[in-house]
Amino acid sequence: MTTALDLYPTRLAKHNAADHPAHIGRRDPVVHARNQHRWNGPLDEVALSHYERDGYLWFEGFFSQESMQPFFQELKDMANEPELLESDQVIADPASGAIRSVFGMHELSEKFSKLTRDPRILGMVRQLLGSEVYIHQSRINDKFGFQGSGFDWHSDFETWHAEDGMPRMRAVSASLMLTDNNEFNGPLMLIPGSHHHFVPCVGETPDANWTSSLKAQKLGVPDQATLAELGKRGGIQAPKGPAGSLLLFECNVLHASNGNMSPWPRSNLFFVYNSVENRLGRPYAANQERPEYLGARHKVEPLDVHDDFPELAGQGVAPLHGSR
Ligand code: 6CS
Ligand code: FE
Repeated sequence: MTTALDLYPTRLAKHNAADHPAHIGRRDPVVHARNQHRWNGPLDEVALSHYERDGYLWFEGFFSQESMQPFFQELKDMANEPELLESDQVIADPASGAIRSVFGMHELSEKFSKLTRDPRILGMVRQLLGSEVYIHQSRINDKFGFQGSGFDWHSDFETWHAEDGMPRMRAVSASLMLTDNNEFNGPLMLIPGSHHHFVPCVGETPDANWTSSLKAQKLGVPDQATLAELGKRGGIQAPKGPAGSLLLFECNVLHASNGNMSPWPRSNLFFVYNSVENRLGRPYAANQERPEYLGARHKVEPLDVHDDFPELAGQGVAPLHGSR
């Protein structure tokens, strides 16, 4: 049996954690296809530089607020399907018991499946990853008014590397806001520039960690001294905007969110795109693979563009600059 080279060791045993640096330099490009004609896309040079520097791009009002309505409705319809609510793909909020996340959105609904193949989103993602792409994971994170709990600071890549065997940093999340995101309803917070560093985390992965980590993450959370260092360096940003706004964020950028203290729901859709050249291997720091709906290792066919959303026609058009 051969073990793949591990460029990003994490989930360290407590007794030798002290021997490891607080963070190590990123060993992968951020934009994987700079100046490669084949992967030209809608993002201009300014946008690519921002993404390179900050690890994310924010498009306020990418799609119109009204055009998100049918997608939000689809979500509400799904929440009324008793069979779905029973499934492991639905994660309950640790505090209220309401739906926190539903994984595998693109397989549960044709509408969301088509959205993963939207030419505008796919064009940007292929440009950033410099290859064909497939969906590694898709989910909705719901925070109902007054109820939704937050998420502690983490890098998604840390988990995908440790628990799913994702070898390199060559994935990007597209998060589409299906409701408004404001300062009160628990918007996503990010540390700009943190994607340039990998923070090894302490604590070995227990069996079936995902059965608890998706409710409240305990492992894969950087220590506070390191978070403070990176936070002081890059600051914290929380992009806010109307439903239809879009956030593209690099798989290793540190992010978190607070609970929803407002009367308004916060529903954000996440599609995680991975390069077809970065398929999953054996987990680097866990004894078992996670289920397919958390990390795809079989359904890895490159996505083809789907160009048939009359309700989204003429929106989100190039050239795209993005902003903080
Ligand atoms: O375990 C995971 O794959 C995930 N958990 C978090 C907190 N964020 C990203 C991803 O969905
Ligand atoms: Fe995350």
